[in-house]
Amino acid sequence: MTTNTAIVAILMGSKSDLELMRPACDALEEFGIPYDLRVLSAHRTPARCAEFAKTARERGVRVMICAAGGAAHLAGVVAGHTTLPVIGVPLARTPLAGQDALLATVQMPKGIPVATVAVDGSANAAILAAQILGVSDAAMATKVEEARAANRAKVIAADEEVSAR
Ligand code: RP5
Repeated sequence: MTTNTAIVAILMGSKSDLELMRPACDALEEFGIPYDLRVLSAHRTPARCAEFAKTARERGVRVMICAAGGAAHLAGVVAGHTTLPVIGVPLARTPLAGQDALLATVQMPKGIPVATVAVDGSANAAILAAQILGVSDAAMATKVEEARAANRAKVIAADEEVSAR
């Protein structure tokens, strides 16, 4: 998906990552956040990936979410090409169960940060993007607070159900 109004961009290293990124898409849609969804590889399409990252801000993108599972350099490479906030999603796609992707994504050198979420934690990447947007968008901050309240209510209901046994 590509929209003219996207304020969040989701980048994946491969189409094979798509299922693991669906929770991020679902969460952005729940928040009503328009987003781009792209397959851009740091290794296989490096020039295209760099061009997307370099021009994202002028196209109106405010937060980038980058997911990769094997030799997971995508978030770091994108972060090197933009000063927009970059959220990295390490994916469990190799026999190392995501540990390699986690380290490759999180261990960035000083000066080029990537905010890394849990392995396969794409929903949290979208929620964090909403929180970042909420810094300057009061309506978005309210939506995030409402989502938190709904989450809280579910846990309280679970507690009441379990403790009543
Ligand atoms: C990474 O390698 C991709 O992001 C994906 O997680 C993994 C495997 O990609 P494919 O070989 O399935 O295209 O770069």
